[in-house]
Amino acid sequence: MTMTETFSMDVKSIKKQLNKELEDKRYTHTLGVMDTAMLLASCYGISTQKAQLAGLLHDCAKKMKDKDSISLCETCHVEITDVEKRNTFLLHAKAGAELARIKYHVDDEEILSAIRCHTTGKPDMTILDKIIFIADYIEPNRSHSERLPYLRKLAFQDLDETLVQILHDTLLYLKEKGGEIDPMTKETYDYYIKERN
Ligand code: DGI
Ligand code: FE
Ligand code: FE
Repeated sequence: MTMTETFSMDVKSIKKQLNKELEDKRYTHTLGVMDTAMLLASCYGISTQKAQLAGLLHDCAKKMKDKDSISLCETCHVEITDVEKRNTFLLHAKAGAELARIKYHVDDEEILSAIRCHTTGKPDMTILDKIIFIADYIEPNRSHSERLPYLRKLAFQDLDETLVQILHDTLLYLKEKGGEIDPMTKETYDYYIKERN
């Protein structure tokens, strides 16, 4: 094992398991996030191996039943916020980090952190946190925003600016469709707007 290598179940076995567990579209998205995260990692000089595992596993809890993600978080003493109780799909991030640790034997805190905050972001993210958050939004199978071509290019030039742009679009989208905004999403946006100035 080299210094940068982290311990986990091997990539091939994780892929096999996820392919079985996730819907086809979700699995394709997962591979897109993995590839995009690895490219960004090499662009920004961090471990591509960590980016690969974090990308591959970021949505690993997506098929869990609400009651199962809730009890997994409870068992692991992970706090569930009121917003998460009302919008349980948000929980797949926190539950995903616990599942990655327990089921896929990921012991690397940086990888687990990136999985944990991939939906809302958080203030003061690591480069890997940012890369997974961004890769999730821009991976090639996505087609949800007209701004994707712009964001895909920006991601390889300025991570923080890309983060701000994505959070801005997400907050706007949630306002328009009347989705409840997780204070963490807004806090992350405010934090990185302030950082920029
Ligand atoms: O799991 P994915 O679909 O690949 O991506 P994701 O985990 O980033 O989830 C995307 C959804 O999360 C997207 O529809 C916007 C939503 N989201 C992000 N922040 C918030 C949020 N939804 C609510 N209700 N509140 C938030 O603050
Ligand atoms: Fe997700
Ligand atoms: Fe995703």
